[in-house]
Amino acid sequence: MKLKVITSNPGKVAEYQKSFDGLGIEMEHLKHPYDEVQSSDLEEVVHKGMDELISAGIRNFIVDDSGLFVDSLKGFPGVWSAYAQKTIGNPGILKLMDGVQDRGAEFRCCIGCDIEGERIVVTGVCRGTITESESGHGGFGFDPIFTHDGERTFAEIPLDEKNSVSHRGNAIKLLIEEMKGKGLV
Ligand code: ITT
Repeated sequence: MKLKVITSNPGKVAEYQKSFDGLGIEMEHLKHPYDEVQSSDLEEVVHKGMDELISAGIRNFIVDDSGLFVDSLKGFPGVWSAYAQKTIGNPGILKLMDGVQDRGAEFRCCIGCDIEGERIVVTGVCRGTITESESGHGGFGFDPIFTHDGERTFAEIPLDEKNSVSHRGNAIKLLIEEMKGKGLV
């Protein structure tokens, strides 16, 4: 079976490919823009995106809406993560946190999967902290400023390890459980 990963972000596709290796599901990257409604709720963005793609005749796909929620910034950049990454970037987030003691943050990832006419929507979370400076060259987005273990950023650990602890990895585990429950894998 093949699932299309509908995203502009090749880094996400690599993470899905790695996680679904061995389950007999092949991931295919499809860049098909869909409207990411402005909402404070990742799941709402995913449901609306799925409705739009299904109306356009696309089936058997994954969409993924994620964000970084920083405690001391009252959840910013959160649902504005893509915009924040494009504008102020990681240096801008670090600047906002200059001198801030509470560096707690979490990544959240909501996955919507359309598979054989079924809709599965799951959310995974990963708690950690924002580092004092950027570190590492792997991963993408906020990975160089987020650490789950207080030692290495997500940009410094192998993809397998990121998947085993990350928001997306946790969401993928829930997705696979639901797929198994429905007899789809
Ligand atoms: P699509 O919407 O096209 O899938 P995107 O990269 O814009 O791609 P999101 O809106 O889900 O994806 O992500 C919001 C921002 O959060 C974006 O800048 C991502 O790079 C970043 N982000 C998402 N997941 C991340 C992860 O696992 N590690 C680091 N940054 C991440």
